[in-house]
This record gives sequence, C-alpha cells and structure tokens, in this order.
Amino acid sequence: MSGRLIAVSNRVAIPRGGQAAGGLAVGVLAALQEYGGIWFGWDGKTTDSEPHDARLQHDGNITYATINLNAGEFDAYYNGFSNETLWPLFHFLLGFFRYNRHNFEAYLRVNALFARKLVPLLEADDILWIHDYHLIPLAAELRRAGVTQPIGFFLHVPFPSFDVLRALPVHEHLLRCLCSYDVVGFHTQRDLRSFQECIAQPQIGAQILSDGRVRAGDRTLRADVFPIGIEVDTCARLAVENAGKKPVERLRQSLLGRRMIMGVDRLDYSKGLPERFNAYERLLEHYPGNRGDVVLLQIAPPTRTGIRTYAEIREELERIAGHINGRFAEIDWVPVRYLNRGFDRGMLMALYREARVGLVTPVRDGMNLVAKEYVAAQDPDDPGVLVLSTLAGAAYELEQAVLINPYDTDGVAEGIQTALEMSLGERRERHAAMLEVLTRNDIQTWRTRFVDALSSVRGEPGP
Ligand code: ADQ
Repeated sequence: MSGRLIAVSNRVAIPRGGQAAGGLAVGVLAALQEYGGIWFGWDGKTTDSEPHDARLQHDGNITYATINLNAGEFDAYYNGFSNETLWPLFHFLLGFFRYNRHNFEAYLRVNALFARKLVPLLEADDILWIHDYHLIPLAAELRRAGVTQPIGFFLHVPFPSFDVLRALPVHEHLLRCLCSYDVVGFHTQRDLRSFQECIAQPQIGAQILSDGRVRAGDRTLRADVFPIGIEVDTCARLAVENAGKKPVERLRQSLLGRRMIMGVDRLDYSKGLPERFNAYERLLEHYPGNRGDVVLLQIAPPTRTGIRTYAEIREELERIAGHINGRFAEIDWVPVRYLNRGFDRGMLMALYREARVGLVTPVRDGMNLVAKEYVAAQDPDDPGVLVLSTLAGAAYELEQAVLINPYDTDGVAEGIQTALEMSLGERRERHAAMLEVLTRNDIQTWRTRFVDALSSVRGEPGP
C-alpha cells in the first residue's frame, strides 16, 4: 500500500498510558502504526455552538484528528438514531426499537459534518476505512464532496435479515448509502448473506455477480467476511504478568478454592445479562451441589447512560442479583458478585485466567471479543471452559465451546454444569482447538485482509 490509511469511527480512542482499550481500538491503532495515517472522529465533547474544525494531535506516524459535536445534534444522532434505532434493529431486538424522523435527519447531518471536516485532511493516494453503524452514510457524503479514493466500511454489529431491516422506514436510503463503498465487511457469513438479501431487493436492484462482488448502479463493490480477531499472545502474556497483582491475589483468597464463573460485558440488553442471571439461578436450583461451591463474578460497566433503557436494564440486573443472593447466600458465601465498573485490560486478562467457566451469553452479538479473550487468557495446562451463545458471531469460529441458546434457561444451566464437570483432558483438547483458530485468525489477519481488499480497489498489491 503506497498511501496513508485514514480510519474513521464515531469516537477516537487516543491511547493513554500506552495501553489501548478494546478490540476495535487495538486493531485500528496497529493498522495505523503500520501504514501511517489519520484516525478521525468525535473527541467525546459536546458544544452549544458550531463544532470546531478537526484538531490534530501527532504521535509518531499517526495523527489523531478530532471534532466536537453540537449537544442537541449529538443526542439525536448518537443516543437517538444510532443507539435507539440502529442498535436494536441490527441486533434483531425490535422490542427496543424506536424511530423518529428528527433523529434520522440529525444522523444524516452529523455524517455530512464528518465528511466536511474530513475532506480538507485527505490526500490523493489515501485509502479510507470507516467503522460501524454510526457512519453508514459517510461514503455517500464523501463521494458527493468529490472524494474518489477507495473507501471501505466495516460493520462491527450483526446485519439483520430483510424482514427485520424493513421495519426501519428509511432502510432503502441506508442500503443505497452502503453501495457508495468499495468494500463492505462483516464478521460472519450470516451477516454477509443478510446484506446480499437486502440489496438484491427489487427497490435497490443490486446484482450479486458470480465472483461474489456486487453491482449497484454504476459502481461495483466487494462485500465479504472479515471476522475480527484478538492479539492472542498479548492477552496470554497480560494474564500471566498480572496473575500476582494484589486484586487477583485477594480474589483468589476470597474464593477459598470455590470455582468461579465469570461474565464481562458492557451493560447492554444485547448481552443477555438478565437471561444469564436467571440461568445461574436455575443452576443453583437444579444442581444444588453447586451451592456454596461456585461464585458468579459479573463485571458490567454502564454504557450509553443517556438512554433510559440502559438505566432500566441496570435496575433489573441489580434486582435479580439481589434476589439470587437473598435466596441462596449463606453466612460465608455470596453466590453473585456483581461489579458495575471497568477494569484495566491486564487485570481483566488475569481475572479471566482465574475463572473455571467463561460465560458469554448475548442474545445477539456481531462477534464478541470477550469470548476470544477468555480463551486466549487461559492456562493451557489447566484451562477453563467457555460457555458461548450460538447467537454471537464468535460461535462460528469457536465451535469447541459449550454452545448454548441464551433464551433456554435450562439449557444454559446445563451448559454451565457440563463446563463445571468437564474432565481436564477434554478441557485441554477443546482449549487447544480454539486457541488454534484464534491464532490463525488474529487481529493482524483481520486488519491486513481488510486493508489488502481496499488497496486492491486501486489495483495495488496488498500490504
Ligand atoms: P462490544 O459490544 O463492545 O463490541 P465486545 O466484542 O465483547 O463487545 O468487546 C468489548 C471489549 O471491551 C473487549 O475487548 C473487552 O475486553 C472490553 N471490556 C468489556 N468490559 C470491560 C470491563 N469491564 N473493563 C475493561 N474492558 C472491558 C462491538 C460489537 C461486538 C464486536 C466488537 C468488535 O458489539 O460484537 O465483537 O464491537 O468488532
């Protein structure tokens, strides 16, 4: 690749203290470090007046270019259309789906603003990589402003089937916007098939060519599967390095040899947290031998606090956790430890390693990096067992997990019991198979394949 990489996401995660946060940030940063370029997006601040032009912060070969947003526009674009409309829709959760035209118009205006502030920073041989559902119309806005460079889009969440998508009054507009990209990437075949089904509808009229590319009007784009991976060795190293830290020691001492079941999620209704707590209660009911012998550690920092549904789910979880503890706790044992906060990444990896069971039960998830991190952080000689929802993208790769349907309370309880009883030999076998998959498709493979696909739009060989 000869030019710079321009990554765009709703929010720019400028690394502080040398450690980037989650998977997306790690992947984007590593790609930028390799090719040099710009990370463009919102700086996390709102204003009551006109947003300023992009502020540039240079760090080696990376420039962080950030803008602020008008407070009212932000609320309608981010809390409103992005997270009360697209997020539930794309997760097949129509019960949470809300739509209003005002929010959609703000979404379009903010995308147009992103384009206006980004265009002056672009050079002729740049390639652009746009991330996630907040920015679907960005390529169309950039094309309107005369941008001809290759533009790719990666969707981090699932893509719904047409019957779900058409609940959105403006679905045709969004589908046409997606056709302005050169490369559109998804986590799984399932998402790709849904996308193909949607754009092949007569009102959009795109054609799927025999080589899988998509012909839409006078443009041809490549739609493909790029499952996101993790930094496997780094997760394993951090787990070992942090194993002796005080909080981990204290956790170990407090467990008194009890087995720990662990969940780590943003506090979001798509993560199936009430369903998970209910299944844990069912485990204690149906397999009473676990009482006094297992502990569920659930880490779930609040997100999207500007949206009422998120406050409601928090209250619901506190209620269920209180109910389980009230029902089963003993003087020297509390069944649920529920922590509403984030953890340093290294500490998180060490905590994963302490857990006999990693419980990942989203009711729908694009990929779910926690499932992958949990596997990577295990001790290969004595690994824990992943219990994983079939409705997470990760289930397409991690076939050796104990796979469950999160809506089946009895089935999840059985899955946890299977994990708790699994022999060392079987645990090792399953872990080794999953680690092999994770190593083959790590975060570097993900970004290299995507940038490669984008570079080839220009006829250049990949990196
Ligand atoms: P998320 O919905 O945020 O991501 P996930 O894939 O699990 O979900 O990624 C969360 C990341 O945040 C992980 O790297 C995890 O370690 C970290 N994290 C979570 N809780 C934490 C805590 N309490 N403290 C510290 N770190 C924490 C979206 C999509 C997913 C998709 C990813 C990447 O919803 O389906 O896998 O993007 O594409």
